Amino acid sequence: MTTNIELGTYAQNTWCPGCGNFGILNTIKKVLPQLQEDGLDPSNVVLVSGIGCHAKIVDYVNANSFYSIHGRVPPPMTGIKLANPNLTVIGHAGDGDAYGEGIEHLIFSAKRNLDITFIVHNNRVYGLTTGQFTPTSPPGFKGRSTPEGSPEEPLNPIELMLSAGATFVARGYTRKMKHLQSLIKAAVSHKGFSFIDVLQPCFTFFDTYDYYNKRVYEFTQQDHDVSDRNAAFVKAGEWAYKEGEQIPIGIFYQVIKPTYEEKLLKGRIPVQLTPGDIRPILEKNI
Ligand SMILES: Cc1ncc(C[n+]2csc(CCOP(=O)(O)OP(=O)(O)O)c2C)c(N)n1
Ligand code: SF4
Ligand SMILES: [Mg+2]
Repeated sequence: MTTNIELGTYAQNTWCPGCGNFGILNTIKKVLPQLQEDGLDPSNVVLVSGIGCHAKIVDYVNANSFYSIHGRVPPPMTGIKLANPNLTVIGHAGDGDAYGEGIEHLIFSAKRNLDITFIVHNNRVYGLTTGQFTPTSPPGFKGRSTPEGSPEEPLNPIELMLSAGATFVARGYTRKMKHLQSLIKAAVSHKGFSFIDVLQPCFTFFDTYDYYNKRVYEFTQQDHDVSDRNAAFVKAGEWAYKEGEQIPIGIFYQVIKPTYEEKLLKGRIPVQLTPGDIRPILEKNI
């Protein structure tokens, strides 16, 4: 029997006023108790983050957590899930982190279909390092490393994840918090690799609120068959940074397939810990 969790922490929040990360933090704090009501044990939740402004979210949520390395959110998530498949593992990565330095880790964890949830705080800029372009910055983006404007076309993360084999692919927006709640709940409840690209404006280095507010629209399963991968690609292609386009948010794709841990572990649980057990294990391995 578990009691309702107190999710705040004593850490001082250092995000800039107006940062889109607050929308994701507040959504996570709403969703975890809702999932608890549905039977999730909060002591079985582990949050994993990379390095960047987004990563501080693990300081602000009172849950088990692991602060990893820039670009390397999927490897510790993989290790945690394989060591104890009963855990609910939720990753928070930045767009620089997930689609730049760590892109190969993201692709392979989607391909494996581990039962984990991966949330990208996609502000389309390197926030923590003060405003350089990332793989999702728009063409012509002027930042510290591209003063004359980026000459590159951006990646489409939804198309990337559909190609890589993710079994749940969604996009949300931090100003649509109720919608984001439903996406995160559905992603955590999905059995398999769940991916959510969250449009998260960086108020300081790339203020995109106005751009998104004018273009973002929600689609539902009434308008879109989530089991149709080709239809998902078509919907993902609706936004390609051209004039007059709208930006669809919702679940693009969802199918059930056997997970990596089911196929690899076949019901075995490699590590079973109770509080206090960790010290002898560490001492044995020193
Ligand atoms: C291995 C490694 N590479 C690079 C860096 C430098 N670094 C720290 S944060 C960051 C960019 C963060 O951008 P993003 O992942 O988009 O996160 P945001 O700050 O925008 O949330 C970089 C390049 C680092 N700390 N470690
Ligand atoms: S730099 Fe941007 S992403 Fe980082 S805390 Fe400030 S507004 Fe948020
Ligand atoms: Mg970023």
